[in-house]
Amino acid sequence: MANSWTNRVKFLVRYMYDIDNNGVLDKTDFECLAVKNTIMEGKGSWDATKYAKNKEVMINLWDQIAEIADFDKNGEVDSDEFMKGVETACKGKAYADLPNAFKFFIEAQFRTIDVDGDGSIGLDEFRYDCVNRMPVKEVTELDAAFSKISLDGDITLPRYQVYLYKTI
Ligand SMILES: [Ca+2]
Ligand SMILES: [Ca+2]
Ligand SMILES: [Ca+2]
Repeated sequence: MANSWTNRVKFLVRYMYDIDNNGVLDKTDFECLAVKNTIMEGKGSWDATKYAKNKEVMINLWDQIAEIADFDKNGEVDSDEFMKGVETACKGKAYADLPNAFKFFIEAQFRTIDVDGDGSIGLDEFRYDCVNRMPVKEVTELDAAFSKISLDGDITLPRYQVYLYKTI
């Protein structure tokens, strides 16, 4: 289990948070995520109100992550620090007891994947999100992953919360 826990956290850091791919998390990653999520939610359009909200959420998330995980206080969180920090803050807790910023982040991620805004992630939306995050060799890998996570062909927000939280 120790191994898969390590790999999951590394995956999360690399594909979800470290948007500029420099191997560490810092404030810039979260500023970029706020812009990215705003544009993705708006399917290319720009909404200054949504951006203000997204930015607040992301900066808040960064502040919390830095507080939890930037052990040497150098303004960056590497994957070892992140792992240690997330383990301390989240492991063994129910989803409802997670730090608020984590929950907001998960909900914001969900909205960027649910492109048509119908409140659930379908197979098409799932595939689209995955190929944007990572190299995929065979579409069957994605379809198999989707069938494991989804229920009746959909991933609803509560299901996504639980799934992503387990991934964390
Ligand atoms: Ca980075
Ligand atoms: Ca650090
Ligand atoms: Ca949808």
